Amino acid sequence: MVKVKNIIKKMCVIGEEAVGKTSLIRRFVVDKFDDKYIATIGTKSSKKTLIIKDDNVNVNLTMIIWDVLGQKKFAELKKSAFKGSNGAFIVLDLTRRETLYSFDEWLSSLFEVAGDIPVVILANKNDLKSEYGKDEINRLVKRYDFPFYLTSAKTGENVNQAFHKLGKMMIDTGSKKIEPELKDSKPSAIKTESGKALSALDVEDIIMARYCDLLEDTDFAMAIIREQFKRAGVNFKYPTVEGLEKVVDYLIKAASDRVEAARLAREERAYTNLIKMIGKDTT
Ligand SMILES: Nc1nc2c(ncn2[C@@H]2O[C@H](COP(=O)(O)OP(=O)(O)OP(=O)(O)O)[C@@H](O)[C@H]2O)c(=O)[nH]1
Ligand SMILES: [Mg+2]
Repeated sequence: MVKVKNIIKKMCVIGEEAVGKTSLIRRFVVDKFDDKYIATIGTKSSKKTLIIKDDNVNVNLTMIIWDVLGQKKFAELKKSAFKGSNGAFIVLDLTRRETLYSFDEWLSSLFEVAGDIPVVILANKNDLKSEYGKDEINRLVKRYDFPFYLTSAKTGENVNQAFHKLGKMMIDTGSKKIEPELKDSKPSAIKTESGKALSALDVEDIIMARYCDLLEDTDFAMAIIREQFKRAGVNFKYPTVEGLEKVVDYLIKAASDRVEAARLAREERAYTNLIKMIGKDTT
């Protein structure tokens, strides 16, 4: 008799901005595509269950898929998204060669937080004219022995295949996963190398990560964050001091019926202090 096993795994989708991470997830989860580009603010998770046949076991694999913003910086947000991941896609854009160059950086920041987890590389936008080919990707991939797929979120080419492949790899490596030691998994610490000033983007990143921590539900917190940035008219890619002050005010008000008053006041002070540090030397 065929046995049935239910397994839940977390994966994240990472890579430079506009390579097609959100589009690939959308194609896989709801089988749709949109030509419009809306940069992902923060992170967002979705879910899909696959049936994977493994010898005489049918595995119902529920994949919790984390879409992670591709913007540079935002180290704290990325760290909290990578934490506890069982696998990852690193996405490249076939129409932009420079998306190859940051590959090592993405990989090392992922492994540092999530350990040596299964990775599949997706070279996306294969429906368009490519700037580089399989050879170059092979050279990149060979060093690591990662499988790769040429995909298109637009036509759907290889999208299901790539998710199935990673799903199978996550099941197979299951218990063998090596967890790194997390030195400081809380995003609350203000970590600057002495002498290095905090930028408005650094502060925005820390505030977002702390707010997710505060509400203990990242998706819910991120939804509030997106809404309040919009309401304050602040573009998350180019925050200003005044913009952040306004956002913080809104974020604190939005949390007032969920977080105890004294804790919330402490949080607000911390955010305000962070904003005051923007551009100042920390020596
Ligand atoms: N032709 C084509 N366009 C694509 C493909 N995948 C994504 N796009 C387009 O590329 C742009 C960026 O796609 P997104 O999915 O938003 O990219 P992203 O990686 O999530 O970007 P960030 O959230 O900023 O990190 C959008 O205009 C998409 O419609 C594809 O396979 N083919
Ligand atoms: Mg996106």
